[in-house]
Amino acid sequence: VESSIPEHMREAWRKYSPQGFKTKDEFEGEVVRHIETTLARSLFNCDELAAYSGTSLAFRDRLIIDWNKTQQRQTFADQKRIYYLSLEFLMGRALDNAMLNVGLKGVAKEGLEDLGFRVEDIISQEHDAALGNGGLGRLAACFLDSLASLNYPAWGYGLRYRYGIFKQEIENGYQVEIPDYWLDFNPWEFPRHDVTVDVQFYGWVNKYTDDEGKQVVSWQDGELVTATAYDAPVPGYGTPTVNNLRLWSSKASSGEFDFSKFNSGEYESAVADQQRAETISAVLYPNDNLERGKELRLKQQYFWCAASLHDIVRRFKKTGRTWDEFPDQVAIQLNDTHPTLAIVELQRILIDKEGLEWPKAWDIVTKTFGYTNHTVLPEALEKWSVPLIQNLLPRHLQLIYEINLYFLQQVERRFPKDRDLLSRVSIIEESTPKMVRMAYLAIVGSHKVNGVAELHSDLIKTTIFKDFVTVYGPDKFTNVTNGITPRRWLHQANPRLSELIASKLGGYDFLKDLTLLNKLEPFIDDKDFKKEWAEIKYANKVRLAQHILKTTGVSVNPKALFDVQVKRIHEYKRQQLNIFGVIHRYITLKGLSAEERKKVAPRVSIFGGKAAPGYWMAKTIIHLINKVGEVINNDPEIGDALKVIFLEDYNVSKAEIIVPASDISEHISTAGTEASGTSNMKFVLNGGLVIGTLDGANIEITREIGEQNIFLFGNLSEDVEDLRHHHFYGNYQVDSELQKVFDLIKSGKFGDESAFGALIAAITEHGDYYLVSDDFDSYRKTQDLIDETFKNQEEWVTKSITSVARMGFFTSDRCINEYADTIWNIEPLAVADEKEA
Ligand code: 8GP
Repeated sequence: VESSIPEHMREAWRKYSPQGFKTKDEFEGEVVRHIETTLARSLFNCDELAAYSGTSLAFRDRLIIDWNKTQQRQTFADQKRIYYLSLEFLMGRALDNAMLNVGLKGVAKEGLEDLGFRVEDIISQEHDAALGNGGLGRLAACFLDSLASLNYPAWGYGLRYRYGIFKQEIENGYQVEIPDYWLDFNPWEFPRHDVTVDVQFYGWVNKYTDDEGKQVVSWQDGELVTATAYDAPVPGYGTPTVNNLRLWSSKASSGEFDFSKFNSGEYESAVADQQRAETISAVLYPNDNLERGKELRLKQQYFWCAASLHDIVRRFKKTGRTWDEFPDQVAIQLNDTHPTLAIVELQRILIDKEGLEWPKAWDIVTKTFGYTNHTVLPEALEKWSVPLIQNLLPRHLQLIYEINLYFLQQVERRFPKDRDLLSRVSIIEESTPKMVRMAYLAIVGSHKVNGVAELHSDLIKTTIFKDFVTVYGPDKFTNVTNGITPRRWLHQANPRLSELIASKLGGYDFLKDLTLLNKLEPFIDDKDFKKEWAEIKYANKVRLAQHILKTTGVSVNPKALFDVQVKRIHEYKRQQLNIFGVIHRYITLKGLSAEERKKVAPRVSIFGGKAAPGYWMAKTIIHLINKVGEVINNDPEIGDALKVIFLEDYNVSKAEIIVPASDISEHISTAGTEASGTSNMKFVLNGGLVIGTLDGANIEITREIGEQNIFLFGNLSEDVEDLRHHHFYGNYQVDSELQKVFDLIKSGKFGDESAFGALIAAITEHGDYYLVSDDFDSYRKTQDLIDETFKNQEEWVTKSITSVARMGFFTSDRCINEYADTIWNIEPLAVADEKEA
């Protein structure tokens, strides 16, 4: 407050405060000014990258004006805010999104033409902000878009990694990882060198009674690392709301940089301290659905939680309210267990710093937090060893033990003498070493726990968190089925389809209320409409075919059926099932005469996705796909009948090209393993059909679009356990058609067969945990049915349109409204001057 300009001197500010460009001329003026002054370039030295930079800075200026107003409005309104804590935000590119959300893409397009550039070329200069692995990180990005579009007062908090997810290259069929240094020039962020927090690590806990006889607990010594805030504006669609994504960057605390060392010639060791601190926010851990328990990861988690909590508490304290009111002002959502230490940190602040009593503090904490679970895979459930936490965060470990004690005493009172139950729900696992079960801590410290699709939310209640349903009753657990933002995943990725829909619906309102898509149903028999629909899909396929040719050198026929599986490579997602199916198709084609082969529906099997660098089996799958592609794509007998493509470096901006171009996409995880999936929603929204298992959100997609519009196959989740048991104890035989595939691989057809031995042995010898063999037959038959259906284009397009018309439920707007109503208890902030999109 003391830094604000006195009321009587605000005239000049008001007069000169920038308004942002509105017209093409104003836009051009801004771009040229930025290129010539901010970037120190000229019209004799302006390439596409410089034009991109100038354009982005012009849009950033505009956004920051609205950002400032939004922040002021939110502060004055004094309403409850939601803070979304996520270690991953997979934002992708910002410029196109900013243009569309503020409704000025047309202005920018014309302005750039005047300046000698094409808007598409300028947009494609941008480096993806790839601060995430896969579904969990992209969900966070879709949520930010919806929160802003719906005018919720919301902040995202994360880490500003210097290196995002690695760039993938394929060399000789193998994945190679290249560091993704993305910060060379990032026009979208604002460093806030005045917003810093010192975060403490290591040290020891001093408990004593002070002069007034009060118990004092103080965490002493150790080392300090400074967190500096970097803010990125998050524009809503068709509204002046611009929310904030705050990412923390680490550096040695100035108090910590040892000048005596520096002066006494120990320059290197002083610099080493500096580098150690900077390492905390240096790199995103590249694992999806896997936790490895590394100390640096725990440091990242605490660093980010402590800085964010400090920031949130500081903002709250400015309101002058009492602590009781904290949960009426603040909701914090934990995106998986990664931010669970925030629970402990808030309890520490309230007890050690603010002097609240335990029960009161704990009541505030539990009312504040909500926890979202994103997986039931055991290898992804976080546990941290007690000695590790003891060393790094000694005070937090004490508090975790106290939280556990407080909780177990409650359980004991309600379920006296059930010692088994006590040990099953204990936050501390009595192993060697002892481990802290982070999911349990997150449940105990939150008022709501949610899964991300109906099946998944049921599964967490009946499997991994079963005992907590006994303890708390079922109401603490709820479901919020995931969603996607139709702005990026329809309007931005597929502008022609968006335009066609708008022409039938009389405008773009559907982008704000996706259920309006059902107004497309009356046009399902409209011949011209269907023709245009099919033409758009075809044009998108031509575009992808060009991308394939450019990046792989393989020419594919855009008339063929494009069959796409793009997502992280994981055994549970079963890319191996897909490639085995492709090999089987190849065997079948080779057995046909040239005449017969001509009658087969031609197909392009497209794969993409990264394997975690240490996940050997996933890397083997990538290798097999590439080797199979080499053989099939070069087999002159096969020609267009089958092509196999592995697209390098799958990321958000590539998804924007791939998703609109699919005829069929594959969502074929072993039933009960994929919590939700979100790309399934993106593909259907773009008029692609799906082959899938009864898993995750596939089930709800089926319910919405109708069983006749999706190709389902495979065993059900309730049968998985029995089947696994049977693999070990029954007389288990691998599917005979799958055996033919294995025989061909073993013959050396796709190169050194020993390279793929483990992949086959996992199925034939090690119990086929993911049920590839059990589902192979129905997978193949369903693929045959797809071939037949695709031959009837009329019917295919009908399915495509019908599906899109029924996808309204899967917008992330619906999802955010559900969180707001049932978990956060927050309201949107009224905005007076809603802009036209
Ligand atoms: C993913 C799920 O695998 C995916 O089904 C879901 O759509 C997505 O989250 C968004 O909810 N889960 C993870 O990425 C995940 O659990 N990652 C780390 C916690 C290990």
